[in-house]
Amino acid sequence: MVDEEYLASLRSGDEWTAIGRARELRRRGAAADDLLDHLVAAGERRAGELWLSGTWSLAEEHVATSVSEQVQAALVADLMRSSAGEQRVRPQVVVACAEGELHTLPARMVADRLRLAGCRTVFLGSVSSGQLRSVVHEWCPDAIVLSCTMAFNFAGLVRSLSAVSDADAPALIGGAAVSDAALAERLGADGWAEDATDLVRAVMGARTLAPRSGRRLWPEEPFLLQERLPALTGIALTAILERSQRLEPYDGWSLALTGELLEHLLTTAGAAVLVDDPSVLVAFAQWSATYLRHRGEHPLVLAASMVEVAARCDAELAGIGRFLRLAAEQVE
Ligand code: B12
Repeated sequence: MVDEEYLASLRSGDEWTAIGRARELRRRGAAADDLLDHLVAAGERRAGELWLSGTWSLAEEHVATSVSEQVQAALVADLMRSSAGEQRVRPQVVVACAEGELHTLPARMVADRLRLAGCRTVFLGSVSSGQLRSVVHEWCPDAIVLSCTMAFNFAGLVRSLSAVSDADAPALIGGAAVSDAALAERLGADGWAEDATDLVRAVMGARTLAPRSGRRLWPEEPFLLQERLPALTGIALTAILERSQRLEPYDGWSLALTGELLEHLLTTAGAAVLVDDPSVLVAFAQWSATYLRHRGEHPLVLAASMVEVAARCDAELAGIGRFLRLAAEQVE
């Protein structure tokens, strides 16, 4: 349960009060891990729920994240000061988001936990696979850690992993979209960790992780889909607009946001084909239905739009069409 006072300071952009509240809890004896997990992370999760349900505006969610980043930085600086001198020379770790992943805060949280455990850590945030490769080659870390929150960034994650595949360091992945070790292996990673605590353990013994098993052959469909994405998104959006059951007509902004959502949905279909797991698409389709429902749209309108796109998927995109039909049946 998130502290209401803290949550109010996130919403109103009051970083002084938010940092003060976190420090007060620390003075009262809260453990560092608890504060980072149960205050900052929990606050962000709650902010996400409130945005999804339409209780908080998009702006309020963004403001909250800006405050959370300040609280995270302040707490970590306090904790590093109180444990000054404990940093080891090794292991050295590079932490980044999968290519295209904009959720940098979860990755930062993981990087900070490695820092606090004494690892020399470079946090790159959201970088292209080329930039990741340059840093890894120059800095020669003992471990590379990649974070992925959204399944539609799986193709980007694969590109990031490929870019560092010749590095003399294992690449570990994790984050909200990478639910288990089997999925991490399918994506071509050397290892998976369940959470930051598990990651610290893995990185401390990083040198003993299994070496890469070699290059993989990926299905072409997700990459072909990228070329046809604008046209298919247009079809999906038109289908929604034709069947819309909203009381309010779509204005420019809601149209742009729905178009973006549909593009993410179709890219997730590509991601599901990439790892040959339709449940990846089913989960995001159900989330999309919830998002639209909270904005006055009937979920079946989304399902109809998915079926419409599936009908336009030719032999080259047959797998994507099949997964879209399958997921549409589970949208409710
Ligand atoms: C802030 C935020 C944003 C910000 C991010 C800003 C930033 N600097 O990070 C912005 C505005 C960019 C954003 C964008 C989007 N977002 Co957003 N976002 C959030 C929010 C509110 C908080 C994210 C966060 O910091 N979470 C806190 C951390 C602690 O949670 P965590 O991800 O579980 O991370 C922990 C573990 O997973 C783990 N971990 C993370 N990485 C790694 C790596 C390794 C190796 C290991 C071991 C562990 C590990 O450690 C972390 C710390 O404990 C979440 C809500 C939520 N539940 O997270 C939504 C949320 C993730 N977003 C969501 C969505 C849909 C989007 C968009 C698609 C929205 C849109 N319409 O465009 C885009 C996609 C962006 C993209 N292209 O990648 C949905 C995802 C739903 C789903 N599951 O499919 C969520 C859940 C909101 C919701 N409640 O519906 N978002």
